Amino acid sequence: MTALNPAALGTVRHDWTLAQVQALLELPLLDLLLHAQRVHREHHAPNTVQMSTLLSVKTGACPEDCAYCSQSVRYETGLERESLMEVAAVRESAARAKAAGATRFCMGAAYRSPKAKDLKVIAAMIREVRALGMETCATLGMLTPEQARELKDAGLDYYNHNLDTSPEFYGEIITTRTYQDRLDTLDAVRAANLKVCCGGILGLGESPSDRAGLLLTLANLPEHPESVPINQLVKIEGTPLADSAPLDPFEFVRAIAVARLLMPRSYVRLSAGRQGMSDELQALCFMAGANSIFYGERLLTTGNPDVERDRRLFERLGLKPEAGAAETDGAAAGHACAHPRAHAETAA
Ligand code: SAM
Ligand code: DTB
Ligand code: SF4
Repeated sequence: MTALNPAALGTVRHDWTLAQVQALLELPLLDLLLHAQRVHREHHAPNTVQMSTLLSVKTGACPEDCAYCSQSVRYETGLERESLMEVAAVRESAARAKAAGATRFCMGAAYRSPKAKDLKVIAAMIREVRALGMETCATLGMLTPEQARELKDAGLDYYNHNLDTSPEFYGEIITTRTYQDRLDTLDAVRAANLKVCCGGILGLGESPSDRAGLLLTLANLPEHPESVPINQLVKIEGTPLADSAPLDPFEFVRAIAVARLLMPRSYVRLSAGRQGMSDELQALCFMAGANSIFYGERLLTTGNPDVERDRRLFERLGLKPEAGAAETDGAAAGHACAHPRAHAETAA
Protein backbone atom coordinates (compact mmCIF):
# COMPACT_ATOMS: atom_id res chain seq x y z
CA MET A 1 0.00 0.00 0.00
CA THR A 2 1.05 3.59 -0.21
CA ALA A 3 0.97 5.41 3.12
CA LEU A 4 -1.61 7.77 1.69
CA ASN A 5 -4.34 5.21 1.11
CA PRO A 6 -6.53 6.25 4.07
CA ALA A 7 -8.49 2.99 4.06
CA ALA A 8 -5.31 1.02 4.74
CA LEU A 9 -4.32 3.10 7.75
CA GLY A 10 -4.93 1.53 11.13
CA THR A 11 -3.35 -1.87 10.58
CA VAL A 12 -0.37 -2.90 12.69
CA ARG A 13 2.70 -3.01 10.42
CA HIS A 14 6.44 -3.02 10.88
CA ASP A 15 7.53 -2.32 7.32
CA TRP A 16 7.05 1.41 6.98
CA THR A 17 9.35 3.39 4.71
CA LEU A 18 10.77 6.82 5.41
CA ALA A 19 8.94 8.21 2.37
CA GLN A 20 5.61 6.93 3.74
CA VAL A 21 6.19 8.45 7.17
CA GLN A 22 7.24 11.74 5.61
CA ALA A 23 4.14 11.74 3.40
CA LEU A 24 1.93 11.27 6.47
CA LEU A 25 3.71 14.09 8.32
CA GLU A 26 3.11 16.38 5.34
CA LEU A 27 -0.62 15.72 4.90
CA PRO A 28 -2.91 18.73 5.22
CA LEU A 29 -3.29 19.04 9.00
CA LEU A 30 -7.04 18.53 9.03
CA ASP A 31 -6.81 15.38 6.89
CA LEU A 32 -4.10 14.05 9.18
CA LEU A 33 -6.20 14.74 12.27
CA LEU A 34 -9.23 13.07 10.72
CA HIS A 35 -7.30 9.87 9.88
CA ALA A 36 -5.64 9.83 13.30
CA GLN A 37 -8.93 10.26 15.16
CA ARG A 38 -10.60 7.53 13.09
CA VAL A 39 -7.75 5.08 13.75
CA HIS A 40 -7.69 6.12 17.40
CA ARG A 41 -11.36 5.19 17.84
CA GLU A 42 -10.89 1.83 16.09
CA HIS A 43 -8.41 0.79 18.76
CA HIS A 44 -9.06 2.82 21.91
CA ALA A 45 -11.87 4.08 24.08
CA PRO A 46 -12.62 7.66 23.00
CA ASN A 47 -12.29 10.55 25.46
CA THR A 48 -10.22 8.45 27.84
CA VAL A 49 -6.71 9.32 29.00
CA GLN A 50 -4.31 7.14 30.97
CA MET A 51 -2.43 8.99 33.73
CA SER A 52 1.08 8.21 34.98
CA THR A 53 2.92 10.04 37.73
CA LEU A 54 6.70 10.41 37.70
CA LEU A 55 9.13 10.48 40.60
CA SER A 56 12.87 11.02 40.39
CA VAL A 57 14.18 8.45 42.88
CA LYS A 58 17.85 9.37 42.24
CA THR A 59 18.61 12.81 40.92
CA GLY A 60 21.56 14.38 39.09
CA ALA A 61 25.26 13.54 38.80
CA CYS A 62 24.65 11.40 35.72
CA PRO A 63 27.81 10.56 33.75
CA GLU A 64 26.03 10.70 30.37
CA ASP A 65 26.12 13.80 28.17
CA CYS A 66 22.53 14.00 26.83
CA ALA A 67 22.46 17.58 25.56
CA TYR A 68 18.92 18.25 26.80
CA CYS A 69 19.25 16.98 30.34
CA SER A 70 19.34 18.84 33.65
CA GLN A 71 20.90 15.81 35.33
CA SER A 72 24.13 15.36 33.36
CA VAL A 73 27.22 15.98 35.47
CA ARG A 74 28.75 17.78 32.48
CA TYR A 75 26.50 20.84 32.56
CA GLU A 76 26.08 23.53 35.23
CA THR A 77 22.31 23.47 35.60
CA GLY A 78 22.08 24.35 39.28
CA LEU A 79 20.26 21.09 40.00
CA GLU A 80 20.56 19.72 43.51
CA ARG A 81 21.78 16.12 43.52
CA GLU A 82 19.93 13.53 45.56
CA SER A 83 21.06 10.00 46.28
CA LEU A 84 18.72 7.01 45.97
CA MET A 85 15.54 7.64 47.98
CA GLU A 86 14.31 5.52 50.87
CA VAL A 87 11.73 2.91 49.91
CA ALA A 88 9.17 4.24 52.44
CA ALA A 89 9.33 7.76 50.96
CA VAL A 90 8.73 6.38 47.47
CA ARG A 91 5.76 4.39 48.75
CA GLU A 92 4.24 7.54 50.29
CA SER A 93 4.71 9.48 47.08
CA ALA A 94 3.05 6.69 45.07
CA ALA A 95 0.13 6.56 47.50
CA ARG A 96 -0.38 10.33 47.03
CA ALA A 97 -0.27 9.91 43.24
CA LYS A 98 -2.84 7.13 43.44
CA ALA A 99 -5.13 9.23 45.63
CA ALA A 100 -4.89 12.05 43.06
CA GLY A 101 -6.00 9.65 40.30
CA ALA A 102 -2.82 8.27 38.69
CA THR A 103 -2.89 4.58 37.74
CA ARG A 104 0.80 4.13 36.96
CA PHE A 105 3.83 5.24 38.94
CA CYS A 106 7.09 5.74 37.05
CA MET A 107 10.36 5.83 38.95
CA GLY A 108 13.26 7.56 37.19
CA ALA A 109 16.93 7.45 38.13
CA ALA A 110 19.80 9.42 36.63
CA TYR A 111 21.98 6.41 35.86
CA ARG A 112 23.94 5.36 32.80
CA SER A 113 23.01 1.88 34.05
CA PRO A 114 22.02 0.75 37.54
CA LYS A 115 24.46 -0.91 39.96
CA ALA A 116 23.51 -4.28 41.45
CA LYS A 117 23.01 -2.91 44.99
CA ASP A 118 20.83 -0.03 43.76
CA LEU A 119 18.74 -2.39 41.68
CA LYS A 120 17.86 -4.33 44.85
CA VAL A 121 16.54 -1.17 46.49
CA ILE A 122 14.60 -0.27 43.35
CA ALA A 123 13.14 -3.79 43.28
CA ALA A 124 11.85 -3.15 46.81
CA MET A 125 10.30 0.15 45.64
CA ILE A 126 8.56 -1.68 42.79
CA ARG A 127 7.10 -4.27 45.20
CA GLU A 128 5.74 -1.53 47.47
CA VAL A 129 4.17 0.46 44.65
CA ARG A 130 2.60 -2.62 43.16
CA ALA A 131 1.17 -3.58 46.54
CA LEU A 132 -0.75 -0.28 46.38
CA GLY A 133 -2.51 -1.60 43.28
CA MET A 134 -0.71 0.68 40.84
CA GLU A 135 1.05 -0.23 37.64
CA THR A 136 4.79 0.23 37.88
CA CYS A 137 7.27 1.73 35.45
CA ALA A 138 10.98 2.43 35.82
CA THR A 139 13.57 4.29 33.77
CA LEU A 140 17.10 3.61 34.96
CA GLY A 141 19.28 3.77 31.83
CA MET A 142 20.82 0.76 30.11
CA LEU A 143 19.93 -2.73 31.37
CA THR A 144 21.46 -6.16 30.85
CA PRO A 145 19.05 -9.03 30.18
CA GLU A 146 19.64 -10.26 33.77
CA GLN A 147 18.80 -6.87 35.26
CA ALA A 148 15.63 -6.70 33.17
CA ARG A 149 14.62 -10.12 34.53
CA GLU A 150 15.33 -8.99 38.09
CA LEU A 151 12.99 -6.04 37.62
CA LYS A 152 10.33 -8.26 36.07
CA ASP A 153 10.58 -10.63 39.04
CA ALA A 154 10.03 -7.68 41.40
CA GLY A 155 6.72 -7.01 39.62
CA LEU A 156 7.71 -4.26 37.20
CA ASP A 157 5.13 -3.73 34.45
CA TYR A 158 6.82 -1.23 32.11
CA TYR A 159 10.36 -0.10 31.38
CA ASN A 160 10.88 3.34 29.84
CA HIS A 161 13.86 3.73 27.56
CA ASN A 162 13.63 6.32 24.80
CA LEU A 163 15.31 6.43 21.40
CA ASP A 164 15.08 10.22 21.72
CA THR A 165 15.59 11.06 18.01
CA SER A 166 16.50 9.61 14.62
CA PRO A 167 19.59 7.39 14.26
CA GLU A 168 21.12 10.07 11.98
CA PHE A 169 20.70 13.00 14.42
CA TYR A 170 21.39 11.03 17.59
CA GLY A 171 25.16 11.71 17.60
CA GLU A 172 24.48 15.46 17.83
CA ILE A 173 22.65 14.93 21.12
CA ILE A 174 24.41 12.09 22.96
CA THR A 175 27.96 10.83 22.51
CA THR A 176 28.38 8.63 25.59
CA ARG A 177 26.22 5.73 24.39
CA THR A 178 25.10 4.64 20.97
CA TYR A 179 21.75 4.17 19.32
CA GLN A 180 22.54 0.47 19.20
CA ASP A 181 23.06 0.48 23.01
CA ARG A 182 19.49 1.75 23.32
CA LEU A 183 18.14 -0.86 20.93
CA ASP A 184 20.00 -3.54 22.91
CA THR A 185 18.36 -2.39 26.15
CA LEU A 186 14.96 -2.47 24.46
CA ASP A 187 15.69 -6.05 23.36
CA ALA A 188 16.65 -7.02 26.92
CA VAL A 189 13.43 -5.46 28.24
CA ARG A 190 11.30 -7.35 25.71
CA ALA A 191 13.14 -10.61 26.38
CA ALA A 192 12.22 -10.26 30.07
CA ASN A 193 8.56 -9.92 29.09
CA LEU A 194 8.31 -6.38 30.35
CA LYS A 195 6.11 -3.88 28.55
CA VAL A 196 8.02 -1.24 26.64
CA CYS A 197 7.59 2.51 27.00
CA CYS A 198 9.71 4.11 24.29
CA GLY A 199 9.52 7.41 22.46
CA GLY A 200 11.52 10.56 21.92
CA ILE A 201 11.92 14.30 22.20
CA LEU A 202 10.97 16.95 19.65
CA GLY A 203 12.48 20.42 19.48
CA LEU A 204 16.12 19.36 19.81
CA GLY A 205 16.98 21.19 16.57
CA GLU A 206 16.22 18.10 14.49
CA SER A 207 14.95 18.35 10.91
CA PRO A 208 11.49 17.17 9.79
CA SER A 209 13.22 14.16 8.29
CA ASP A 210 14.71 13.33 11.72
CA ARG A 211 11.23 13.43 13.23
CA ALA A 212 10.14 11.01 10.51
CA GLY A 213 13.24 8.88 11.24
CA LEU A 214 12.39 8.64 14.96
CA LEU A 215 8.78 7.66 14.25
CA LEU A 216 9.89 5.18 11.58
CA THR A 217 12.37 3.50 13.93
CA LEU A 218 9.73 3.18 16.65
CA ALA A 219 7.12 1.80 14.24
CA ASN A 220 9.50 -0.72 12.69
CA LEU A 221 10.67 -2.21 16.01
CA PRO A 222 9.87 -5.94 16.12
CA GLU A 223 6.92 -5.09 18.41
CA HIS A 224 5.40 -1.67 18.89
CA PRO A 225 6.08 -0.18 22.33
CA GLU A 226 2.91 -0.40 24.41
CA SER A 227 3.50 3.20 25.39
CA VAL A 228 5.06 5.91 23.20
CA PRO A 229 5.99 9.10 25.06
CA ILE A 230 6.36 12.13 22.78
CA ASN A 231 8.24 14.78 24.73
CA GLN A 232 8.69 18.40 23.78
CA LEU A 233 12.10 19.65 24.84
CA VAL A 234 11.99 21.38 28.22
CA LYS A 235 14.79 23.90 27.82
CA ILE A 236 17.20 23.75 30.74
CA GLU A 237 19.59 26.58 31.41
CA GLY A 238 23.20 25.43 31.36
CA THR A 239 22.62 22.62 28.84
CA PRO A 240 23.80 22.86 25.21
CA LEU A 241 20.15 23.01 24.10
CA ALA A 242 19.11 25.85 26.41
CA ASP A 243 18.61 28.23 23.48
CA SER A 244 17.13 25.85 20.92
CA ALA A 245 14.71 27.39 18.45
CA PRO A 246 11.10 26.74 19.42
CA LEU A 247 9.31 24.01 17.50
CA ASP A 248 6.20 24.96 15.50
CA PRO A 249 3.42 23.57 17.73
CA PHE A 250 1.66 22.14 14.67
CA GLU A 251 4.77 20.05 13.95
CA PHE A 252 4.37 18.57 17.42
CA VAL A 253 0.70 17.80 16.79
CA ARG A 254 1.61 16.20 13.45
CA ALA A 255 4.15 13.93 15.14
CA ILE A 256 1.53 12.78 17.67
CA ALA A 257 -0.96 12.05 14.87
CA VAL A 258 1.62 10.09 12.87
CA ALA A 259 2.64 8.11 15.96
CA ARG A 260 -1.06 7.22 16.35
CA LEU A 261 -1.30 6.10 12.71
CA LEU A 262 1.93 4.10 12.72
CA MET A 263 1.32 2.39 16.09
CA PRO A 264 -2.48 2.11 16.26
CA ARG A 265 -2.69 -0.01 19.40
CA SER A 266 -0.08 1.83 21.46
CA TYR A 267 -0.80 4.46 24.05
CA VAL A 268 0.68 7.72 22.77
CA ARG A 269 1.72 9.92 25.67
CA LEU A 270 1.67 13.70 25.49
CA SER A 271 4.72 13.89 27.75
CA ALA A 272 7.20 16.60 28.78
CA GLY A 273 6.45 20.16 27.69
CA ARG A 274 2.75 20.38 28.66
CA GLN A 275 3.41 23.15 31.15
CA GLY A 276 4.34 25.49 28.33
CA MET A 277 1.40 24.45 26.13
CA SER A 278 -1.97 26.15 25.91
CA ASP A 279 -5.09 24.17 26.70
CA GLU A 280 -6.02 24.49 23.02
CA LEU A 281 -2.75 22.93 21.88
CA GLN A 282 -3.19 20.06 24.32
CA ALA A 283 -6.73 19.55 23.01
CA LEU A 284 -5.32 19.26 19.48
CA CYS A 285 -2.84 16.65 20.73
CA PHE A 286 -5.72 14.59 22.19
CA MET A 287 -7.59 15.04 18.90
CA ALA A 288 -4.47 13.73 17.14
CA GLY A 289 -4.59 10.53 19.18
CA ALA A 290 -2.66 11.19 22.38
CA ASN A 291 -4.32 9.14 25.13
CA SER A 292 -1.90 9.31 28.01
CA ILE A 293 -0.21 12.06 30.05
CA PHE A 294 2.20 12.59 32.91
CA TYR A 295 0.04 13.80 35.76
CA GLY A 296 1.16 15.68 38.87
CA GLU A 297 3.08 18.89 39.52
CA ARG A 298 6.51 17.49 38.67
CA LEU A 299 8.08 15.50 35.88
CA LEU A 300 11.55 14.41 37.04
CA THR A 301 13.32 17.70 37.74
CA THR A 302 11.01 20.19 36.03
CA GLY A 303 7.42 21.31 36.40
CA ASN A 304 4.21 19.94 34.93
CA PRO A 305 0.69 21.42 34.98
CA ASP A 306 -0.80 21.22 38.47
CA VAL A 307 -3.54 18.72 39.20
CA GLU A 308 -6.19 21.44 39.37
CA ARG A 309 -5.36 22.74 35.88
CA ASP A 310 -5.53 19.20 34.48
CA ARG A 311 -8.83 18.52 36.23
CA ARG A 312 -10.30 21.69 34.72
CA LEU A 313 -8.93 20.81 31.30
CA PHE A 314 -10.43 17.31 31.43
CA GLU A 315 -13.76 18.76 32.51
CA ARG A 316 -13.80 21.34 29.73
CA LEU A 317 -12.90 18.73 27.10
CA GLY A 318 -15.15 15.98 28.47
CA LEU A 319 -12.15 13.70 28.98
CA LYS A 320 -12.03 11.06 31.68
CA PRO A 321 -9.07 9.39 33.32
CA GLU A 322 -8.62 5.72 32.47
CA ALA A 323 -9.59 3.55 35.41
CA GLY A 324 -6.78 1.75 37.16
CA ALA A 325 -6.38 -2.00 37.32
CA ALA A 326 -7.57 -1.99 40.93
CA GLU A 327 -10.77 -0.10 40.13
CA THR A 328 -12.04 -2.25 37.29
CA ASP A 329 -13.31 -5.74 37.01
CA GLY A 330 -10.71 -7.00 34.57
CA ALA A 331 -11.29 -4.33 31.97
CA ALA A 332 -9.89 -0.83 31.66
CA ALA A 333 -12.04 1.51 29.59
CA GLY A 334 -13.48 -1.34 27.59
CA HIS A 335 -10.14 -3.08 27.03
CA ALA A 336 -8.85 -6.27 28.51
CA CYS A 337 -6.86 -5.53 31.62
CA ALA A 338 -3.27 -6.55 31.17
CA HIS A 339 -2.59 -6.91 34.85
CA PRO A 340 -4.53 -9.79 36.33
CA ARG A 341 -2.07 -10.12 39.19
CA ALA A 342 -2.86 -6.58 40.29
CA HIS A 343 -6.46 -7.67 40.78
CA ALA A 344 -5.47 -10.73 42.69
CA GLU A 345 -3.32 -8.64 44.99
CA THR A 346 -5.78 -5.84 45.58
CA ALA A 347 -9.10 -7.68 45.60
CA ALA A 348 -10.96 -8.01 48.91
N1 SAM B 1 18.79 8.13 32.84
C1 SAM B 1 17.83 7.32 32.21
C2 SAM B 1 17.89 7.36 30.71
O1 SAM B 1 18.28 8.39 30.13
O2 SAM B 1 17.56 6.36 30.09
C3 SAM B 1 16.41 7.58 32.66
C4 SAM B 1 15.92 8.99 32.90
S1 SAM B 1 15.91 10.08 31.50
C5 SAM B 1 15.69 11.62 32.30
C6 SAM B 1 14.41 9.68 30.67
C7 SAM B 1 14.04 10.45 29.41
O3 SAM B 1 13.53 11.73 29.75
C8 SAM B 1 15.11 10.76 28.38
O4 SAM B 1 15.40 9.67 27.56
C9 SAM B 1 14.48 11.88 27.60
O5 SAM B 1 13.76 11.37 26.50
C10 SAM B 1 13.54 12.54 28.61
N2 SAM B 1 14.02 13.88 28.97
C11 SAM B 1 15.05 14.16 29.79
N3 SAM B 1 15.25 15.50 29.89
C12 SAM B 1 14.32 16.09 29.09
C13 SAM B 1 14.03 17.45 28.77
N4 SAM B 1 14.75 18.45 29.24
N5 SAM B 1 13.00 17.68 27.93
C14 SAM B 1 12.27 16.65 27.43
N6 SAM B 1 12.51 15.36 27.70
C15 SAM B 1 13.53 15.07 28.51
C1 DTB C 1 9.72 10.32 29.18
O1 DTB C 1 9.66 10.03 27.97
N1 DTB C 1 9.59 11.55 29.66
C2 DTB C 1 9.75 11.54 31.10
C3 DTB C 1 9.87 10.04 31.41
N2 DTB C 1 9.92 9.44 30.13
C4 DTB C 1 10.92 9.55 32.30
C5 DTB C 1 10.83 12.42 31.58
C6 DTB C 1 10.67 13.86 31.17
C7 DTB C 1 11.74 14.66 31.81
C8 DTB C 1 11.57 16.12 31.58
C9 DTB C 1 12.65 16.92 32.19
C10 DTB C 1 12.78 16.77 33.69
O2 DTB C 1 11.79 16.91 34.43
O3 DTB C 1 13.92 16.59 34.13
FE1 SF4 D 1 21.58 10.81 32.39
FE2 SF4 D 1 19.19 10.00 31.51
FE3 SF4 D 1 19.78 12.62 31.75
FE4 SF4 D 1 20.95 11.23 29.83
S1 SF4 D 1 18.75 11.62 30.05
S2 SF4 D 1 21.97 12.67 31.23
S3 SF4 D 1 21.21 9.25 30.84
S4 SF4 D 1 19.61 11.16 33.40
